Amino acid sequence: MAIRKISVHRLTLTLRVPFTTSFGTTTALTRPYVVIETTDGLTGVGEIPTLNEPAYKAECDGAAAETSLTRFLLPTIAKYQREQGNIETIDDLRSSYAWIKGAVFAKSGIEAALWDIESQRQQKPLWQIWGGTQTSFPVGVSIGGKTVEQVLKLADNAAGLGYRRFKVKIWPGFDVEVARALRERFPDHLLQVDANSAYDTSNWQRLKAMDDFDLLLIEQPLYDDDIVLHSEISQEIRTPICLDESIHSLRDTQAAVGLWKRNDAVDRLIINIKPPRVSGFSEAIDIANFCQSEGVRTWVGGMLDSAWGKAFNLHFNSLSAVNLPGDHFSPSGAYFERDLATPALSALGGTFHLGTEPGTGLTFDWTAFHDLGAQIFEQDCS
Ligand code: OSB
Ligand code: MG
Repeated sequence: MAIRKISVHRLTLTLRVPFTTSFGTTTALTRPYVVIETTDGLTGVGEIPTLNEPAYKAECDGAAAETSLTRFLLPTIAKYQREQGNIETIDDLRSSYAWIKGAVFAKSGIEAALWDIESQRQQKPLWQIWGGTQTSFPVGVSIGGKTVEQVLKLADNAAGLGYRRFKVKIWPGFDVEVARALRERFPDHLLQVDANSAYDTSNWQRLKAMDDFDLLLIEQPLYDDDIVLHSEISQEIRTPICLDESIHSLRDTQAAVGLWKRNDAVDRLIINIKPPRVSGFSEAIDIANFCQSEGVRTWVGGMLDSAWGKAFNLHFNSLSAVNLPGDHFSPSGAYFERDLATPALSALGGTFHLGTEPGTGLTFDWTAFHDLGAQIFEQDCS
């Protein structure tokens, strides 16, 4: 077995409800998708859940599609197969492009496509291949609204759908008020806030007021590339700090855990594991297991992924090392006007159940795939 061909496609998915974060409002997402075909006739698809602009992380759609994938990653895979041998396993794949720095989102999409193939070959669900054990777990929603009224409306809707864990987007000037309003309306829900690096050393002190609302965590208040300053402010605030943007690898996670341990505060560190932000599921599994061994809590974050991407993340959530509810569902019911897989994912009563069908358990919608975008590059790997 070997990789025969890899193609890159670019699709545009339209959100049913705009999503607002500290860096702006998103209404549609143009993204790269990777399709791998193997010599034994299998096809796998991986989503690359970048945003259109480098506002969350530097690696946006164009960086992944035009630079990382087409100029470096795919030619490297083809060259590896010509010179070093066939890529048959995820480890082979990772070795082939290990020399390429960064490009974590782009790499994760290639890895996801090969995991898709691996699960078809083994005829097992992804969660079994990844050693997961939890087949039912609570899931949450991420609320990105522009006004307190919008946020409360989305929260009411999500509560009606049965979700009991809400994350809300905040930024300087839209923080204490929205957290207070949510806590008053939902005294018993699990509540957490996400700043997407909107604060700096001059204004993070505003967040001390968050200690009054019994929040589970404050996600990425400071700079997207910082771990050290986050560990310092974590000594001055009772609510745990959760890292999202600053974690790209197991090594980043080890650095963070080392700093919080030095301050005797590991119970105030939480890691948001987004598999695509750490180059894929293999690295994500290592991070989850390391965190569990250190007593650091983790959960699975999302990137407004399509149902295909969400399904991979839901399977990953089966690991016993993942112990808090993740961002898997939209507070308004469904994220996109048209999605990429069927049947629609649902979590009645806020609990998701994984099945025993092979792969993601979903059927990839090739008609939607072709209607929503087009191929932009093809690499022959034979
Ligand atoms: O920081 O978690 C984030 C969406 C885009 C970029 C960054 C983030 C988010 C979310 C979406 O919060 C959550 C989801 O996909 O359900
Ligand atoms: Mg986040």
